[in-house]
Amino acid sequence: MEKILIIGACGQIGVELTLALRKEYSNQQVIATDIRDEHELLKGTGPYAILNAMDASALLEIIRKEKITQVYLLAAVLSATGEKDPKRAWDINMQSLMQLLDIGVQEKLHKIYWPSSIAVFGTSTPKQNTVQKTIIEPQTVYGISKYAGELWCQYYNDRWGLDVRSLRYPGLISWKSAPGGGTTDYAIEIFHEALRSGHYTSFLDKGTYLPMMYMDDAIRATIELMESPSEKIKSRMSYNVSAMSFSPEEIAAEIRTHIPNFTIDYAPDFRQKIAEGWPQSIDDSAATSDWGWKPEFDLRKMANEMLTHLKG
Ligand code: AKB
Repeated sequence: MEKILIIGACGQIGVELTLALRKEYSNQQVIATDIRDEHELLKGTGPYAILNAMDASALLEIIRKEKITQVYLLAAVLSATGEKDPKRAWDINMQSLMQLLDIGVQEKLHKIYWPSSIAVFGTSTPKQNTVQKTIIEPQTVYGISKYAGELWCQYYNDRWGLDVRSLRYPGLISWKSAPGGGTTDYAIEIFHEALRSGHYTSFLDKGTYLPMMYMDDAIRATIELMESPSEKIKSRMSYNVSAMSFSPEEIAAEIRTHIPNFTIDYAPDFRQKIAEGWPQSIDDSAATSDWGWKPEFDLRKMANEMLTHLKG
């Protein structure tokens, strides 16, 4: 019987992934952990423990005690927060991964999931329909840590046969749990502000296209990747996955079809430079051909879901 540990279960991906895995398996088979107090939406849905992703001995203890077979490591410092304290971002992102990879080999874990990001790409990468294997020279500490992590995942698979799987998420858009310090967070803030005040000042400029995905698609991609037979996982670096691509004025125009008086203006800050280093759209054909990935949400469908749920 599989027993799953989620590290970073109270974050933007963690909350929804924990709930989805508890549906797929059973509540007792999925142990949620985070350094924070339990998220409201997780309360009463299954086991919860406080765990610092940097604490290797606490991690080993819980893996042994709960007879864990799979770990999802979601704790990370994202792009915008990472630039404020690069050394701290590097330490957290790398140490949490490296100790898990070692424990994975030692404890013979069946599978590990570790998310990467479109942040691995930099200004030297072709911007349109960016393929999985291309020029990769990340410019943020977050991107550097994700690319180094991808290489380490591949190394542990190659050298010790550890079954580590990974996706390069685009910007993720969700209403259940808040995002934490990313450059793509504007695409969530805009919905909250549209409903609250009817106006949004975007920290990314007009014409800044970025690849994005609705959380339901991201959760399904993650679970489909993890449940695919091992022989279908041909990349042990990380898979590109994609769903939609838009600019601030395009998402604003979509919101205006629901809230006609909604207005937007632009005050780009340090995150503009980060966004300009990333691709505008992603080619995910490797994920499609290897394990059958197909997105379900485009801009229209996603905006409709966001506004319906946030209105309550
Ligand atoms: C960020 O903006 O840092 C993240 C990401 C694209 O990985 N949402």
